[in-house]
Amino acid sequence: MFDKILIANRGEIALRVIRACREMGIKSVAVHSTADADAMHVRMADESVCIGPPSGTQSYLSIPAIISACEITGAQAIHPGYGFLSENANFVQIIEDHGLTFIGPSAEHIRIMGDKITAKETAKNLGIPVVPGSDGGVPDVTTAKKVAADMGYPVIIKATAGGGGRGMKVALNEAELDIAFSTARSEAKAAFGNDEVYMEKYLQKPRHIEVQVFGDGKETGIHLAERDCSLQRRHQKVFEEAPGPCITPEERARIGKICADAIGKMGYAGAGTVEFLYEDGEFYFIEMNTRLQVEHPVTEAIFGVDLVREQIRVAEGLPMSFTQDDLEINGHAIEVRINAEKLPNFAPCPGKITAFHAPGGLGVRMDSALYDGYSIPPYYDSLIGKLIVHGRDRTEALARLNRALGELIIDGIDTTVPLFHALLQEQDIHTGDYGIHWLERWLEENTPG
Ligand code: MV4
Repeated sequence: MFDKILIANRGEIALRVIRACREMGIKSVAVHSTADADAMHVRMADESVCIGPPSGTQSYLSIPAIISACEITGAQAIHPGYGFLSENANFVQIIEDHGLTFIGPSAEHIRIMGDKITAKETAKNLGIPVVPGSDGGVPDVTTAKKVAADMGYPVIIKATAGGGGRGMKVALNEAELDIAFSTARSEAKAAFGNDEVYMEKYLQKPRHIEVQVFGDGKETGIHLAERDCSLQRRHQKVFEEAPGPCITPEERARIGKICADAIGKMGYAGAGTVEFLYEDGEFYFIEMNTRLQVEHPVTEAIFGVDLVREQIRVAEGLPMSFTQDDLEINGHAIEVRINAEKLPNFAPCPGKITAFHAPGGLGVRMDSALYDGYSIPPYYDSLIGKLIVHGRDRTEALARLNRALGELIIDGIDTTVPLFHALLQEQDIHTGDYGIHWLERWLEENTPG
């Protein structure tokens, strides 16, 4: 059993991990930059170590500083949270070389899923339905034209090293392909230092459906249904829900079992998310994330499980505390992401919180590292809180979201809260009738000027 875990992260996710540790009787170590000396995760942890200056590259991304913090405090394991080093295979390798434990999957599984071509190939071999496309990388535009002619337009060109929407280009016809191909290539080179690209059939009006999976690192894989994360702006999710409002119990059982079996066959350890585009009743694998995700609380709400606790158990070599048959969906959950951003342009808006009140009551969870008088530093991601509501059904969850948003007070800075009040006025949000392009279009139509 671990007796001390270091959390290589900050903000609400660091608190999330500290809370799980405390419930399990495990001591927690926070690391922080000089800009975060007064941050909530430092206050809440049992111990803390300053690991560098404000810049993320020199602190939360500094592998030597984090390993040193483990050695100094005697922490035996590292939880990476999300972002930062959470999907860095090299980090996992170094942790293991120091006789420490990474709370997450193996370096090899992270590496496989980090390369989007290998990820797709692996998924396909494991029986997961994938988007039709090129077999592997597309070396030149002549090959690209052949591939496109075979599968038909429109097509999308993606960076092998990409993910999360960076370095993607759509071509609606052959005339657009030359420019799309060369732009995708040069953007991939600039963003990732790797200009390899691949091609897929472009799906025009899909939803983003992701399946939460969990493996014990041996042969057991389970699934915890799906989340619909279609409401995004510039590839940033803003509103997520579980279960997916358009997914039938039969579809859920089918895709869930496919993913769970794949995770078992891989011998995958810990939490993962299998991302799909969903259109006309079909699932198409696009990527797998090998970390705990921001939106994991909606899954926790409908299943009543603690995913961080399970991650820690599996990292200790223990089995998960539930089986597939133990898992049953209870009601509906919705999360909204509260960012320190000024509408309508979503400009980052760091600054001092002059008043803070978190909503409460039945079915309400607020995960945030804010406190009254806290100054949000300008160096990091603008996510400052997540409001998660749970109801017996989707209608109740939406009513509870409206009620909880009304109780929330964050004064002193601008946030994305007004966006959610406005979204709750929309019929499509109440019927669940939205896809991946819904929000961008709504913002265009509802932005003054
Ligand atoms: C696609 C697609 C349409 N067809 N792939 C964007 C992020 C990355 N994870 C995959 N993305 C997409 N891949 C095919 N073959 C459309 C998108 C996409 C998208 C996906 C999920 C959520 C929001 C999105 C917004 C724009 C484009």
